[in-house]
Formats: sequence, structure tokens, C-alpha cells
Amino acid sequence: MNEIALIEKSYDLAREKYAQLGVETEAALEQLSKIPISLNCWQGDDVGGFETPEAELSGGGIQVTGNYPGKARTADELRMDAEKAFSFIPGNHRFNLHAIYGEFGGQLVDRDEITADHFRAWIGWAKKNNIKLDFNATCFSHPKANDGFTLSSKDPALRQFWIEHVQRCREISATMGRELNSPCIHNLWIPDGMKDIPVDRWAHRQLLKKSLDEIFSSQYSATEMKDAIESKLFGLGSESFVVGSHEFYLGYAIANKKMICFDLGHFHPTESVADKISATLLYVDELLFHVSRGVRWDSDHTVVLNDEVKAVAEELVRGEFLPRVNVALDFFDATLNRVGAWVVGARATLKAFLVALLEPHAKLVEAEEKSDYFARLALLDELKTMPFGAVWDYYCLKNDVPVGEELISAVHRYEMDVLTKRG
Ligand code: RNT
Ligand code: ZN
Repeated sequence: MNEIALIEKSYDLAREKYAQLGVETEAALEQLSKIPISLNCWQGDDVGGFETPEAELSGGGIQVTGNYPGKARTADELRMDAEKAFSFIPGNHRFNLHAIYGEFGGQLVDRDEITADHFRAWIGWAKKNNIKLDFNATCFSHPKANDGFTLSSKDPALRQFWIEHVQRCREISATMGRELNSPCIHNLWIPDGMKDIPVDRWAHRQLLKKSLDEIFSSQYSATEMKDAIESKLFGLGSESFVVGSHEFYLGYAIANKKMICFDLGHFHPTESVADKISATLLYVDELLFHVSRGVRWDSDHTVVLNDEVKAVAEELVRGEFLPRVNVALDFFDATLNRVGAWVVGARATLKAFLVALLEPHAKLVEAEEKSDYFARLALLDELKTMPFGAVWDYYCLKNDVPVGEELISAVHRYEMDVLTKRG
């Protein structure tokens, strides 16, 4: 049997198996096609950006390791790589930029001077490729962030610099959203914290709140941009204290109607981010997810289809929360083909949503309501061996993207033809 016939036959069998459970695979795929994933631009060049040709990630409590050849050195190369990645991912997705990815024409433009003009090429590219954009202020890799504090610094001049930067980033986001006809999510993550035991947490938290109040005093229409704020448990060099902790931002988000950004790598390893969804959506309108993978001290390994990602997808589908949720990727790994990492992470995230969409939700709720916890547990466990892979392969086939391990040779080909030729 030829490859296509095999995929179709497997899909037909899978469709029947799911139909026996009362699940329509076609409906699940239709829903899956409406979930945009925002690809993190920073996986393409190890969070370097284009402020100078030598720019690289420094400080901020985050780190890239590895030196796999072929990283994008210019915005044109990054766009080219992103287009390649998109061509391997089924569906229509978004692209998530950081402020350091502007195009500054060889000029030194400091963070408190950037404007939408520096992102003209990105906006043009997004229009041409029908990709929507998201945005992030960059409060790291900068001399003014070197002492570990930005928006919560006790130095008023430093604080003012970063306030100006974030305000400009929100303005740029609004321009992107307006021009691309889709609200641009602006996410704010700052590295502020301390390596060792602080004695004045209160002052830094008050300062951060004050800075946020000033930043958010300019209002934008939700059709243009929306604000998210991202907490963290600890970072490299901020092991004892992070100013923007979960409780800090949870409180701020509820009090000020902001979106909470949940990064899957930013919590205690036994804490369930999935469990936080139904709790927080009672109090905030929308959530942003940074789909990531924590490993030991690192919160930013390439996403794979693991229990954490599945649990989040299941909660979002079960609660019918998808219209109130924005999904972005956040990882950076320089030890492997960077385009491949994007694609694996995005496809794994989509697979998690597919697994969730193929769940016989009503049947499970029925068992739960009857207190038949044996039936609930048994069904949940039987679902794990249902042929969702056949449905996924069929979805890839219909979307004209590589199916299964075809992906590997497709990425290798791009590496041979393009990436290895970069100096
Ligand atoms: C860092 C945060 C943040 C960054 C990106 C580059 O711990 O997760 O989201 O990874 O902004
Ligand atoms: Zn993140």
C-alpha cells in the first residue's frame, strides 16, 4: 500500500474507533485548525536579536547553551527560517517578537528610543504571509539591567528608562495589532530578583507595582493590543527572590484586568499549571500560555508532548476556555537544529490539543457525576492507547505538511541547503 493510502486507511479505522466513543474526529480537527500557536522568534537565534551584529543573550537569569551551526544572523534569515518552520506546522499560526528584534539599520537605537518604524519589515512580512504578530518588551541583555533590577530598581533613572521602554513596546504592539487586524499580545516579563536572601522585598514589590501603574496608564483598545504579565519562581542568579512572583502578578492582574501569562516552566515542579486555569479564569478575562518544558533548573527546554502540556490542553478544552486563551511557545536551545526545535515544539503543542479534543468529555463527566470513579479512571487510561496518532498524521497530510518522520528529512534538507552554508 502506498504511503498516502496507508495514512487514509489508518485514519478511517481511527475515526470509527473514536465514533464508538461518541467522538467525531472531523469536528476535533476542525477545532484544532482554529488554535493559533505563537512561535517564539527567539528560538531562531538563541535570544540574540539585532541591536548589533554581535548581540547575544546576557543576564536576565536565563541562558542559552549550545552552538549548533546555522543560527539566523539577520532578520531576513530569521524570517526565512520561520517561513520554513511554518511550512512544517499544520494550520495558521502567529509569530512572537521581542523588542531586540527590530531592524535598526546599523544605528545604535537604545531601548527607550524604539518605535514601530523599526518593525516595518516585520509587519510587512506578516501581512504578506498572513501571520499575526505578538510582542514582548526586552528587559534583559542590556547594561541597564546588569545589576539585576529593571522596573523594580531603587534607582529612579534606571526605572524610568525601563518604563519608557515598556511603554514604547505597548505602542508598537498596538500598531502591529491595528495593521494586522488582530490584537497583538504584549507580554511583560522582567528578570528582577536576587541571588541571596533579600531583606527589603517590600520596597521592590512596591516599586514594581508603581512602575506597572505608570506603564498601564496609557490605554489601548483590546482590538489592537492586550497586556499579559508573566511571573517566575526563580532564575539563574535570582534563586532567593523574584520580585514578579506568581502571587504578585496574580494580584496585579485581577486588580487591573490584565492577562496572566503562565509559563509551564515557572512553577514548582510538582505544582500543576493545568489546575490554575479554572481558578484564575473566574477572575481574569483571558490567559496567555508560554508552553515550555522545565528540566532541573532550566525552564526553557524545547516542548515535547508530555503530561504537563497535555494536562493544560485538556483543561482548556474541557472548560471550553479556548476563546479566552492565547497560546505561545517559549524555549531556546542552541544544541540542535533551531528550525527543527520550533517545529517539534509547535507540533507537540498541537498534538496535545488534538488529544484533548478527542476526549469523550460528556462520558467522563457522567461517570464523575455518578461517583463512578473506577469508570472515570479506566476510561482516562484506555484513552491513552487510542489511535490519536492516525488522526494527527491524517491532519498533517490534509494540511500538506510532513507526516511523521518525514519531518526529519525535510528539516535535514533545509539544514543542508541553507543552514550549513551560514558562516
Ligand atoms: C523567562 C521568561 C520569558 C523569556 C522570553 C525570552 O524566564 O520565560 O518569557 O523566556 O521573554
Ligand atoms: Zn516565558
